[in-house]
Amino acid sequence: MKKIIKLGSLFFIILTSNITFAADTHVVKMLNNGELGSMVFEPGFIKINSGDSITFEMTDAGHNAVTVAGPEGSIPFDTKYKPSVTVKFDVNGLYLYKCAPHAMMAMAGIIQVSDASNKAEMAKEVEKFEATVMMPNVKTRMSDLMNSNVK
Ligand SMILES: [Cu+2]
Repeated sequence: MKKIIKLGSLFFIILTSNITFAADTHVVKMLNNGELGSMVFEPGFIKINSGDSITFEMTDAGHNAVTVAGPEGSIPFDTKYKPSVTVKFDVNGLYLYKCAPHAMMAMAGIIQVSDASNKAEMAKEVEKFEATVMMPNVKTRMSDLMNSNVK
């Protein structure tokens, strides 16, 4: 009888922990003007849990969100200028993505899925990306986001 009770409480713990870890859907807006300046994703940095999704909303027309780099084993995404696209993130680590037509204006963003295990590799990717940014005033937008958000 005791065994059954123990098994029952274990089952209860598993059930409730599943509720705690339910996946969320977050929103990232593509904007002509935002808090960080012109041609931005908002928020530019977002930390989510593994299994969560992000809906990329083309608030202003003419933007996309395309993977620049992600952790090993992750699948690249591309919103293809659709008004709203939801992408699920199952592989932990840092992702760098850009808006293809406005990348030279530093229209890019960073996603952290649970941990930052690929931080060293991502720092190199950010450096490579920033070498292609043509506007001096936003040249360090991505490395600034990394430095202030990724521990
Ligand atoms: Cu854009």
